[in-house]
Amino acid sequence: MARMIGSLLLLCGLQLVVGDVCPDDVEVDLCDTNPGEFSGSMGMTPNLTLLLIVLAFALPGRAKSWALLLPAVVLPSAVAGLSCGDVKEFYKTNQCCGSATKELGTYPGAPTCPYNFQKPACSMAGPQTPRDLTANALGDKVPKAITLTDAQANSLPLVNVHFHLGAEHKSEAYSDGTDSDAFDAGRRLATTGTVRPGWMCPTSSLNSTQLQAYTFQYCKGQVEVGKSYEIHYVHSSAGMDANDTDDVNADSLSDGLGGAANGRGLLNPMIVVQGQIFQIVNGAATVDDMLHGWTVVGHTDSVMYSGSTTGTSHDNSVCSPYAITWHVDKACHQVSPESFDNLCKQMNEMYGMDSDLYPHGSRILVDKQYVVKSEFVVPLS
Ligand SMILES: *[C@@H]1O[C@H](CO)[C@@H](O)[C@H](O)[C@H]1NC(C)=O
Ligand SMILES: *[C@@H]1O[C@H](CO)[C@@H](O)[C@H](O)[C@H]1NC(C)=O
Ligand SMILES: CC(=O)N[C@H]1CO[C@H](CO)[C@@H](O)[C@@H]1O
Repeated sequence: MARMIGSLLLLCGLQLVVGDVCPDDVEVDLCDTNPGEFSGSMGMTPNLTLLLIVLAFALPGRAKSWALLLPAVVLPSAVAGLSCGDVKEFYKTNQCCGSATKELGTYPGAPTCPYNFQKPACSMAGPQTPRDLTANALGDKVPKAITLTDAQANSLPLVNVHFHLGAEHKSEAYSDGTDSDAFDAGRRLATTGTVRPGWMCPTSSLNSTQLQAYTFQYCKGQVEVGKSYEIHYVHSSAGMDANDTDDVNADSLSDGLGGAANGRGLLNPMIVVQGQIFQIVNGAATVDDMLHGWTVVGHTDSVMYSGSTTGTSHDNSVCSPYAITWHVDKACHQVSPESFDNLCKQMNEMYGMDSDLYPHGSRILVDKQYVVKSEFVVPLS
């Protein structure tokens, strides 16, 4: 608090200093009401430094870091090409004259960005994921993006592997919605935690030995015996490659989807995600390498279709802006807890991954009007 008051005093002091050089009315010099009266503003630039330093200490948390970044943006060396005249022109063309408090949508000198990074409304977005993959599930959309094949997917480097609590997709094999219903109804059962669970493989045939709890050493958060997880193997043409002139993919995995969406500076990469569903069961099969693709346990009952990215930041009103090819295995695969923990161990020790050692929440199954028609969900080839 003391620092805040000190900062305010400094700001007031600054006002006086600036007042000596510039008119008190911000509009006078920008709007030609009195041309020639104030010819210079030599004092402005150095004291912008002072203002920014003061702001940096007066602002809370996140805003503070922005204020500290500002000098790089505002100081002369970083605004090469932007003159005072440009600022004046900007002020006038944005119809600021007479409306000094008007909020602006852009900064002076900022180039117009051709990309709109706002997530689209589902009513205008491309076909979405997860689609219901059970036998008679319907969809309304005809995809515009081409669905890549298995061979094409394998030519794209693996850039990320992560897993969701429960399956985001739904098939006959994984269709138990007990946990997701409870979560959506706001009833946090002992077994439902902070991330939204998806569809589960059945547990009715499992005995108490098979369901006994296991202490995971590497996987974090809600990774539990008896639960199912949809692992996503993300392949992208934006993936880094040790040697672009040979046909060996480097598979340099990292947390998150940044490498898939914008690796190597690409803005329109081709992305394929392979989804495979594992239920963690004591005494089930040992799978030595679950990390480097879905080839280990086989995926003979798989389909492919055109969709989007998933996750709980999208639903049936806010949709994903990415077009993604999906290859999804419709079977439930049982795997030992040791093998699943080894997946996390490999992610962490081989690639330094951390945030993806936690399960992600599952997006609510997308409404039929935002997914592809059933004739566009075809056997993987
Ligand atoms: C549970 O099922 C497993 C696999 O079928 C079996 O090996 C084990 O003996 C069973 N345990 C009990 C307590 O029934
Ligand atoms: C990259 O791959 C090409 C083709 O296999 C090979 O001739 C070249 O030596 C490799 N370069 C490096 C730096 O490994
Ligand atoms: C003209 C003027 O008073 N400039 C001052 C603005 O603030 C900086 C940082 O404290 C000073 O170094 C300048 O002398």
